[in-house]
Amino acid sequence: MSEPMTLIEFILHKQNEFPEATGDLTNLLGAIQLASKHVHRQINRAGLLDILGASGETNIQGEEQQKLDLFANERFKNALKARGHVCAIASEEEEHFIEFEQNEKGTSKYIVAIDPIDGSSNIDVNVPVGTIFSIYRRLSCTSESVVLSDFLQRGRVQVAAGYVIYGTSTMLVYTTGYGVNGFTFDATVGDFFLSHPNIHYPEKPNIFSINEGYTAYFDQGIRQYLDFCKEENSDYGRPYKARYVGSLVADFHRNLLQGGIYLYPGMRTATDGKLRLLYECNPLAFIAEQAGGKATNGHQRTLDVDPRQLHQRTPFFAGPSNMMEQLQEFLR
Ligand code: P6P
Repeated sequence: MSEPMTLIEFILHKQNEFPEATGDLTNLLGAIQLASKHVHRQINRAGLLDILGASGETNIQGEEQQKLDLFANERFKNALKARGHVCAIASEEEEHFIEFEQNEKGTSKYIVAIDPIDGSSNIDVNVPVGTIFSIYRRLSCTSESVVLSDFLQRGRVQVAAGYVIYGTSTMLVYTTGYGVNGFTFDATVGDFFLSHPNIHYPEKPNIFSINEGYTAYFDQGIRQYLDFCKEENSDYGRPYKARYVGSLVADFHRNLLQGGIYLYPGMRTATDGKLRLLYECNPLAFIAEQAGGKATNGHQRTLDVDPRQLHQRTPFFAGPSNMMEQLQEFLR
């Protein structure tokens, strides 16, 4: 059996299929791959190194920053800056977007929105965490400074998006709008290899993922949908399995492979929910749609939402089209 393709070989192979693809995007994804290898190593040593636990600082979200958040933020920032094709990044760990010095060629045509480590509160208890990234073309003229509106683009114009899950194995899953492919990291070789080509949600509804601890705060439609998921109806495969790790990338990835819907609704105590539009929901919505599913905020396609702020939150529902259509019946 021939050796599976590495991530870079795959991108170069695909690049030949799409003449409009340029080496810059290949370079950019290579930078993300490099930084994720460093994060993989630190996570796997976390129990041994003094990077467990909080750094004592808080981020823009007012959340206590785990030391790995800071390490990952620096690694992705430096890797993206070094490649010269990214002019600015927005990070969950940074209050404002960060513009990189224009390289001499002024060819920095991409901007990146990233959550360097999502679910960091799970680090100390050995639950999988993830990196989520979203790539756009900048809109402003390259001879000017980057402006906020370069980041406030609808998710439907993303050039590429993906995530890295640091779990029982480390995987990078991404899309450029031509399907979803997953690559597993082989630490003995130090490279990512194509392990999950052309990922699609399974047809059969299987899992629902939501923090039911907040049921008292959910709208009636959500509560009725949860009752529907738990009803016994063998003709339609219900009750569905309840699975919720409390780490977005882990919950989303399991549902993508096994056929499940992820729900983080707006609620009485947090009308826009908790998840961030730019660097959590838009990239995962791109992946969900490319894998044959849907993603909405309950009444609008996530990728059509008009962003207003860098760190804005949004209710988020993502899953196979059939499960999303079932949910929609309860939200009308
Ligand atoms: P809750 C982690 O903090 C996170 O942002 C996501 O990774 C996760 O899905 C969600 O919050 C969990 O939130 O309110 O259920 O604890």
